[in-house]
Amino acid sequence: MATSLKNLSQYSDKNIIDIKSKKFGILVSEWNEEITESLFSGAVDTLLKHGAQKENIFRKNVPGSFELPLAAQWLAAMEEIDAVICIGCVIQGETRHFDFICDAVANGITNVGLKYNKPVIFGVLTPNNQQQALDRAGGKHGNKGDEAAITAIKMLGF
Ligand code: DLZ
Repeated sequence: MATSLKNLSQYSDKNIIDIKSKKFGILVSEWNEEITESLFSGAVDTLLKHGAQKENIFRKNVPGSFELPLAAQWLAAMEEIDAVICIGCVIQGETRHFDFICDAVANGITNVGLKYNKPVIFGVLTPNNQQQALDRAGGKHGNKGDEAAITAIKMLGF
Protein backbone atom coordinates (compact mmCIF):
# COMPACT_ATOMS: atom_id res chain seq x y z
CA MET A 1 0.00 0.00 0.00
CA ALA A 2 1.42 3.37 -1.06
CA THR A 3 -0.48 5.61 1.30
CA SER A 4 1.17 8.64 2.79
CA LEU A 5 -0.89 11.46 4.18
CA LYS A 6 -0.78 14.68 2.19
CA ASN A 7 -1.72 18.08 3.47
CA LEU A 8 -3.72 20.45 1.29
CA SER A 9 -0.69 22.12 -0.29
CA GLN A 10 0.62 18.73 -1.45
CA TYR A 11 -2.74 17.37 -2.48
CA SER A 12 -3.51 16.52 -6.06
CA ASP A 13 -6.94 15.19 -6.93
CA LYS A 14 -5.47 13.22 -9.83
CA ASN A 15 -3.53 10.64 -7.80
CA ILE A 16 -1.41 9.92 -10.88
CA ILE A 17 2.01 8.75 -9.69
CA ASP A 18 5.19 7.49 -11.29
CA ILE A 19 4.41 3.85 -12.07
CA LYS A 20 7.70 2.97 -13.77
CA SER A 21 8.61 0.45 -11.09
CA LYS A 22 5.07 -0.81 -10.40
CA LYS A 23 4.11 -4.34 -11.34
CA PHE A 24 0.69 -5.12 -12.70
CA GLY A 25 -1.03 -8.48 -13.01
CA ILE A 26 -3.77 -8.53 -15.62
CA LEU A 27 -6.29 -11.37 -15.72
CA VAL A 28 -8.25 -11.91 -18.90
CA SER A 29 -11.38 -14.05 -19.06
CA GLU A 30 -11.65 -16.12 -22.24
CA TRP A 31 -15.44 -15.94 -22.42
CA ASN A 32 -16.50 -13.26 -24.96
CA GLU A 33 -12.95 -13.15 -26.16
CA GLU A 34 -13.45 -10.44 -28.77
CA ILE A 35 -14.54 -8.08 -26.03
CA THR A 36 -12.03 -9.07 -23.36
CA GLU A 37 -9.08 -8.86 -25.76
CA SER A 38 -10.10 -5.33 -26.63
CA LEU A 39 -10.43 -4.43 -22.94
CA PHE A 40 -7.01 -5.96 -22.32
CA SER A 41 -5.41 -3.92 -25.12
CA GLY A 42 -7.02 -0.77 -23.75
CA ALA A 43 -5.69 -1.47 -20.26
CA VAL A 44 -2.16 -2.20 -21.46
CA ASP A 45 -2.03 0.84 -23.77
CA THR A 46 -3.11 3.06 -20.89
CA LEU A 47 -0.58 1.60 -18.46
CA LEU A 48 2.22 2.05 -21.00
CA LYS A 49 1.08 5.58 -21.82
CA HIS A 50 1.37 6.45 -18.12
CA GLY A 51 4.88 5.08 -17.80
CA ALA A 52 4.50 1.42 -16.89
CA GLN A 53 7.27 -0.82 -18.24
CA LYS A 54 6.26 -3.67 -20.52
CA GLU A 55 8.34 -6.11 -18.49
CA ASN A 56 6.35 -5.15 -15.39
CA ILE A 57 3.00 -6.17 -16.87
CA PHE A 58 2.04 -9.83 -16.41
CA ARG A 59 -0.88 -11.48 -18.15
CA LYS A 60 -2.77 -14.63 -17.20
CA ASN A 61 -5.95 -16.00 -18.78
CA VAL A 62 -8.84 -17.58 -16.92
CA PRO A 63 -11.62 -19.66 -18.53
CA GLY A 64 -14.50 -17.39 -17.47
CA SER A 65 -15.23 -14.41 -15.26
CA PHE A 66 -16.27 -16.68 -12.42
CA GLU A 67 -12.64 -17.76 -12.13
CA LEU A 68 -11.35 -14.17 -11.80
CA PRO A 69 -11.50 -13.91 -7.99
CA LEU A 70 -9.44 -17.02 -7.31
CA ALA A 71 -6.87 -16.13 -9.93
CA ALA A 72 -6.80 -12.56 -8.55
CA GLN A 73 -6.08 -14.04 -5.14
CA TRP A 74 -3.16 -16.03 -6.57
CA LEU A 75 -1.70 -12.89 -8.14
CA ALA A 76 -2.40 -10.61 -5.19
CA ALA A 77 -0.62 -13.10 -2.92
CA MET A 78 2.60 -12.49 -4.87
CA GLU A 79 4.55 -9.85 -3.02
CA GLU A 80 6.00 -8.33 -6.19
CA ILE A 81 2.59 -7.59 -7.70
CA ASP A 82 1.39 -4.08 -6.84
CA ALA A 83 -2.03 -4.16 -8.48
CA VAL A 84 -4.30 -6.65 -10.20
CA ILE A 85 -6.69 -5.81 -13.02
CA CYS A 86 -9.49 -8.30 -13.64
CA ILE A 87 -10.95 -8.24 -17.13
CA GLY A 88 -14.11 -10.04 -18.12
CA CYS A 89 -17.43 -9.70 -19.87
CA VAL A 90 -20.60 -11.37 -18.64
CA ILE A 91 -23.47 -10.97 -21.09
CA GLN A 92 -27.02 -11.15 -19.81
CA GLY A 93 -28.72 -14.40 -20.81
CA GLU A 94 -32.19 -15.79 -20.32
CA THR A 95 -31.45 -17.46 -16.99
CA ARG A 96 -30.27 -16.29 -13.58
CA HIS A 97 -26.81 -17.57 -14.37
CA PHE A 98 -25.81 -13.98 -15.17
CA ASP A 99 -26.80 -12.74 -11.70
CA PHE A 100 -24.96 -15.51 -9.92
CA ILE A 101 -21.76 -14.94 -11.90
CA CYS A 102 -21.86 -11.14 -11.58
CA ASP A 103 -22.51 -11.25 -7.83
CA ALA A 104 -19.81 -13.83 -7.22
CA VAL A 105 -17.25 -11.96 -9.32
CA ALA A 106 -17.95 -8.54 -7.84
CA ASN A 107 -17.91 -9.83 -4.26
CA GLY A 108 -14.93 -12.08 -4.87
CA ILE A 109 -12.82 -9.33 -6.40
CA THR A 110 -13.74 -6.94 -3.59
CA ASN A 111 -12.71 -9.49 -0.98
CA VAL A 112 -9.35 -10.16 -2.59
CA GLY A 113 -8.46 -6.46 -2.56
CA LEU A 114 -9.46 -6.16 1.08
CA LYS A 115 -7.63 -9.35 2.08
CA TYR A 116 -4.35 -8.41 0.40
CA ASN A 117 -4.58 -4.66 0.90
CA LYS A 118 -3.86 -4.05 -2.78
CA PRO A 119 -5.82 -2.54 -5.63
CA VAL A 120 -7.74 -5.33 -7.34
CA ILE A 121 -9.71 -3.70 -10.09
CA PHE A 122 -13.13 -4.74 -11.40
CA GLY A 123 -12.71 -4.45 -15.16
CA VAL A 124 -15.73 -6.61 -15.89
CA LEU A 125 -18.49 -5.58 -18.27
CA THR A 126 -22.01 -6.75 -17.45
CA PRO A 127 -23.97 -5.71 -20.58
CA ASN A 128 -27.40 -6.81 -21.72
CA ASN A 129 -26.12 -7.79 -25.15
CA GLN A 130 -23.10 -7.99 -27.43
CA GLN A 131 -23.63 -4.50 -28.88
CA GLN A 132 -23.53 -2.88 -25.45
CA ALA A 133 -20.32 -4.77 -24.80
CA LEU A 134 -18.75 -3.61 -28.08
CA ASP A 135 -19.77 -0.03 -27.30
CA ARG A 136 -17.71 -0.23 -24.10
CA ALA A 137 -14.77 -2.15 -25.49
CA GLY A 138 -13.39 0.49 -27.82
CA GLY A 139 -16.74 1.65 -29.25
CA LYS A 140 -18.90 4.71 -28.73
CA HIS A 141 -18.68 4.56 -24.92
CA GLY A 142 -14.89 4.23 -24.88
CA ASN A 143 -12.88 1.35 -23.54
CA LYS A 144 -13.51 0.21 -19.98
CA GLY A 145 -10.08 -1.43 -20.04
CA ASP A 146 -8.58 2.08 -20.10
CA GLU A 147 -10.69 3.02 -17.11
CA ALA A 148 -9.63 -0.08 -15.22
CA ALA A 149 -5.96 0.81 -15.79
CA ILE A 150 -6.49 4.41 -14.69
CA THR A 151 -8.27 3.16 -11.59
CA ALA A 152 -5.32 0.93 -10.74
CA ILE A 153 -2.89 3.83 -11.17
CA LYS A 154 -5.02 6.16 -9.06
CA MET A 155 -5.35 3.62 -6.27
CA LEU A 156 -1.59 3.06 -6.27
CA GLY A 157 -1.21 6.81 -5.84
CA PHE A 158 -3.71 7.00 -2.99
C1 DLZ B 1 -21.03 -20.35 -18.13
C2 DLZ B 1 -20.82 -18.92 -18.53
C3 DLZ B 1 -21.84 -18.20 -19.18
C4 DLZ B 1 -23.16 -18.79 -19.51
N1 DLZ B 1 -21.66 -16.94 -19.58
C5 DLZ B 1 -20.48 -16.34 -19.32
C6 DLZ B 1 -20.26 -15.00 -19.71
O1 DLZ B 1 -21.07 -14.33 -20.36
N2 DLZ B 1 -19.06 -14.43 -19.39
C7 DLZ B 1 -18.08 -15.11 -18.69
O2 DLZ B 1 -17.03 -14.53 -18.41
N3 DLZ B 1 -18.27 -16.39 -18.33
C8 DLZ B 1 -19.42 -17.01 -18.63
N4 DLZ B 1 -19.62 -18.31 -18.26
C9 DLZ B 1 -18.49 -19.06 -17.65
C10 DLZ B 1 -18.31 -18.85 -16.15
O3 DLZ B 1 -17.71 -17.60 -15.87
C11 DLZ B 1 -17.39 -19.96 -15.57
O4 DLZ B 1 -16.19 -20.02 -16.32
C12 DLZ B 1 -18.04 -21.33 -15.59
O5 DLZ B 1 -19.28 -21.29 -14.93
C13 DLZ B 1 -17.13 -22.38 -14.91
O6 DLZ B 1 -16.90 -22.04 -13.54
